[in-house]
Amino acid sequence: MTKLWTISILVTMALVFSVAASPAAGMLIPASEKAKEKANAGVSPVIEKVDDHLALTPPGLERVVIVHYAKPPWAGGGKKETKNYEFLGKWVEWKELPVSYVIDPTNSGLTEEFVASAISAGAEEWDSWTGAELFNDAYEIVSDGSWDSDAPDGRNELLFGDYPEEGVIAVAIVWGYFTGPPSRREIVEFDILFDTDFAWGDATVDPAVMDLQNIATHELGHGVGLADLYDDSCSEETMYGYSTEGETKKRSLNDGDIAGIRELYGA
Ligand SMILES: [Ca+2]
Ligand SMILES: [Ca+2]
Ligand SMILES: [Ca+2]
Ligand SMILES: [Zn+2]
Repeated sequence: MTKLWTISILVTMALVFSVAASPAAGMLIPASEKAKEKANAGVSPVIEKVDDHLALTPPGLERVVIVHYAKPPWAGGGKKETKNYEFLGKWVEWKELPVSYVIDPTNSGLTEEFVASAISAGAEEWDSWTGAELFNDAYEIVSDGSWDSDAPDGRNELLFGDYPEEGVIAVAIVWGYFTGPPSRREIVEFDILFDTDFAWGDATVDPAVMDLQNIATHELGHGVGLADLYDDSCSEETMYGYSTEGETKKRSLNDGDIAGIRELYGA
């Protein structure tokens, strides 16, 4: 037991170190093949139950890994009627507000001020549509951010690094209790990695870059409980699952996004 625990801690530390220290972090764990297939198939992400033997987390803690690919040419064309918002899980939301987060601008190639203002604008866009104080206005800038795939570390982190897969724009991991009685269900942490395969910036200034505020707004939607939408009819929603360089329309919420956030946290 002790040995296992020690090994797990080491693995976690190695992950933390590799992400924090190097943009070529080869140790990040990719989402499962199943989750990838589902993302490409245009349906909800897979909920992966964390192995109990890790014994690092409270029993029953689960995670959802959401990988975002650049829009493939064949994307869209869904036939079935879809709602224009979806949740990661029914009744799965933050129980304690506001949600605080930390930003690590390392590896972004951008100024700390730009990164912080783009990300906080994304957070406060969600906040502005619900009566709750959803995201803490104050955030912390750190240089030791980690994308925690083995166990949550108590910080909601947004950081930059190289996800070891081609065509990935960003990856969000959300930890929580997705099943069981509603009173038990909640989100406890999220981490968001912006993939340094892409050049990040302000697409209103340079349409060739991936717009940080645009993608951050989308990813933070996952952080508070919303899921991707892949049907063509949802292409104007912030939670539409595909993006490209130059896109900025996800910066502001659309009707479906607003309905979703209000159902979770109130008008
Ligand atoms: Ca608010
Ligand atoms: Ca706020
Ligand atoms: Ca974390
Ligand atoms: Zn997404």
